[in-house]
Amino acid sequence: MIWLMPWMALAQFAETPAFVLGGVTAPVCVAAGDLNGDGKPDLAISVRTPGVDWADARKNDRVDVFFQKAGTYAPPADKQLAVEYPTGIQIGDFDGDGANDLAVLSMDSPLHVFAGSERFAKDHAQGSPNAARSGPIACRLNAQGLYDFLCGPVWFKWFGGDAIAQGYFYGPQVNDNIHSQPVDLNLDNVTDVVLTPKDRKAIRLYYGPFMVLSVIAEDLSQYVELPTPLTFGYGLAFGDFNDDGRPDILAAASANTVATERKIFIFYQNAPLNFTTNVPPRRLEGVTGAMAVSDVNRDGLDDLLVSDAAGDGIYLFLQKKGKPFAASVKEADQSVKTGGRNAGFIAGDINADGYPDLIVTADGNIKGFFNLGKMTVINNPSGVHADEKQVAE
Ligand SMILES: [Ca+2]
Ligand SMILES: [Ca+2]
Ligand SMILES: [Ca+2]
Ligand SMILES: [Ca+2]
Repeated sequence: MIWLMPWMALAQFAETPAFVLGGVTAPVCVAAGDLNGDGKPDLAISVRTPGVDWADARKNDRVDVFFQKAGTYAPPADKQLAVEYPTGIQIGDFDGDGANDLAVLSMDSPLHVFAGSERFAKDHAQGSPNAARSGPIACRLNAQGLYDFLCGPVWFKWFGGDAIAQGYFYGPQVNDNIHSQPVDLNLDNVTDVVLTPKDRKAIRLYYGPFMVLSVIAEDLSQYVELPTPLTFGYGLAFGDFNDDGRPDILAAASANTVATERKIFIFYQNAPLNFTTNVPPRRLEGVTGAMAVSDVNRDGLDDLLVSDAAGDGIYLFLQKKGKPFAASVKEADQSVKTGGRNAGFIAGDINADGYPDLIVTADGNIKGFFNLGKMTVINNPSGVHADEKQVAE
């Protein structure tokens, strides 16, 4: 056992960034993955021209690619791909040739795929801008084509080259879906899709398989709608937060100024695998924002990261074996200061030690905070966790 004095704190992530890509013009989001075949994760950052909204002023919009060199990233960008009004970005081997590819969502012409085999030189673009407002999230929704991309209620299927088909997830009564995320909820090795409607007071579970590109809720073998007590607006996260092997659903309330309405709802899955529509969800009080689920300390239990929509900090909530999951922001294990409120972030291992690191988009910068591997005592100038207490080492 060790004593923690008031000026000390336990940290899972370093408080000082390992790298800062400074002065990136309006970075929107970031993806990490090997893009030059050296096995080291590179960064792809979608960049928008600040202060303008119209297409004729968007010629500087782009995706910047930074290859990892000497364990870090530094300007200038190694590649720049022109994409007007980019919103989301994903890296993955979408054509199965062993080289990673890039998928970018744009407000103007939704899906752009750049193949690694073509050295990202060709822009394979498709779609009408209608309704594709989030994503792209790369997944497999059935065996046809090379890869699938969820962009809000829009489903793109890439067949290679310029061949991209477009489908849609229709709402049950009104066509009001705006956001989607893939997850296998019922553990049958078939991807399911969770959609959220425009008013964001419900979570819609569309259970696969999806045989055709036009998905109609009424035609599915199983469809469930879960009401949420408050409107939510920072997307959803999935993970097993009560260690029973069944994936649960987290939804973050959209309110960020009213302190009492800042909360995250946790819908635990029942046995056998299903959700009960009339049981109020459990609450994690005092925080809301963009979420990510990752086992950051590699103990086999899912942990939660929440970017504070109202302040500067990415909160870490570690799941502890045999204990209920955190019910209040006061139980957070760490708050990593990022330098800006409502920071965007991804969790990914960029220094190849097996532990997921934080790559953060905030305040015109991209910052990388390395995972320390295990909880480590640090000096704590911010005063979080300032209570004197004894902890297990
Ligand atoms: Ca499934
Ligand atoms: Ca569970
Ligand atoms: Ca864990
Ligand atoms: Ca790492």
